[in-house]
Amino acid sequence: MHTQEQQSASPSAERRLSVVARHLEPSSSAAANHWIIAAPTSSGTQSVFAHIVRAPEDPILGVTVAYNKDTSPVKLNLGVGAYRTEEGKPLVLNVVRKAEQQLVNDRSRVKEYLSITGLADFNKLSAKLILGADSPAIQENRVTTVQCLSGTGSLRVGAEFLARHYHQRTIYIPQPTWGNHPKIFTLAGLSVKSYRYYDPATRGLHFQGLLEDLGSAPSGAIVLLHACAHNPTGVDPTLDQWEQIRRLMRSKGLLPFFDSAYQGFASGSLDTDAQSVRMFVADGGEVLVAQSYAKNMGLYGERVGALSIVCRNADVASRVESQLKLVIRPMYSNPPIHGASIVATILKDRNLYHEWTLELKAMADRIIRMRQQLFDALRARGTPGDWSHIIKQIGMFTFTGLNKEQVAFMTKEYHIYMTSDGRISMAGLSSRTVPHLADAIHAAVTGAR
Ligand code: PLA
Repeated sequence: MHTQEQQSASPSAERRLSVVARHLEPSSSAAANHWIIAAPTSSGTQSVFAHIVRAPEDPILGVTVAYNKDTSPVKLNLGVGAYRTEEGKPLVLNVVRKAEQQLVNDRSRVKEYLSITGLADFNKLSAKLILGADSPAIQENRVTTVQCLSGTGSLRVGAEFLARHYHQRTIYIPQPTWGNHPKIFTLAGLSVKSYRYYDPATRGLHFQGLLEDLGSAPSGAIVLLHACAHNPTGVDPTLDQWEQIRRLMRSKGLLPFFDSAYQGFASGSLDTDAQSVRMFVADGGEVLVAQSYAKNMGLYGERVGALSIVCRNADVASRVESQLKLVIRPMYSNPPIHGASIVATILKDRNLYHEWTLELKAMADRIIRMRQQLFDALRARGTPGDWSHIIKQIGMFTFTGLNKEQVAFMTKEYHIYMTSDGRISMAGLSSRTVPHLADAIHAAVTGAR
């Protein structure tokens, strides 16, 4: 492909040059005029895009689009997983404000391009955050970390790297999973299969199904694992179950690709929420992990994340990194500087780091309180059904078990917006809005109109 490009580059460049030269000529020859008029983009009434069909809205972000159009004063957006305060407002962490102030005050900071792999400090600190400060893999220099565009970008870069360089192109994703996973992996060139994860009957983990499906996956296949706070189900394996998954995967040579979008959000502790990943790294085997700072630092729109690939040894890691650069450079050249600088400022300062852990814990605790309040409110209304999964599930979401029709009813009659699979973002709830949601669920379940 390379040679082809090189061969065709020069004649086509010459063609472009000669066209430009014709336009610069003072004489307006008939031939040149004719060429301009006949250009398909500048003549005729029909758009060259006339055949384009309207695409559907995104199943998650489209919920916000619909919510924004609703003029009701009681409307409530529980679609996208974005943290809100008790007052229903987006939250910028205090520690983020402080870090930004430091950055602004530092006149020596410039806006030069970062390297292709991003901010070096940020990468080192991100690896430490997910793998643990005393991780032998880091000390042995066998981890390569590249700054990417939040969790999504990290998954995409990791997937494209695997599609180019890994011998197995099949990735197994949990059923169900975050709706963007299959799209990211397919577009990156991987072939997507699923493994059983959630059992609607028990509203818990389908552990047997998971072991069977991974057990019959072809050797070497890639397996996408949610590090914690599984989206959308809120159901995580226990540590003992993780250990069994690890053993099975290692015995079959399955390659773990962790998606860590909620570190600290599930339990309130950064270390507890990283245990699954650390377990797989501790056995010396290879691991990929995509990290996002969208939720745990509230940096959603800054698009800050990292991809780490833990390799067998330092030599492999450095060659892997050289290839990651070839994935990134033609995709977006290099990542943005601001968000990563905020994260690095917080992670490297003892006081700021400590303050962050407190703010993070406060967010996680508020979500847990919302679970209890919603559960209590449904009990108080005598809503039919067992709603204990609301308090058992973990992380940002409750997978309510409400069906598509019930969700549509709640949106139409109560102006409550959520994804059609019945997932609600607990982080979007507050003590003030819990009664409204409980009324809506009660009406949807009892068929009251
Ligand atoms: N992985 C998982 C499991 C996620 O839930 C999300 C975000 C991401 C990765 C990507 O996040 P990032 O690129 O912003 O870092 N899921 C959200 C938002 C919160 C979304 O759909 O984009 C959700 O509502 O499911």
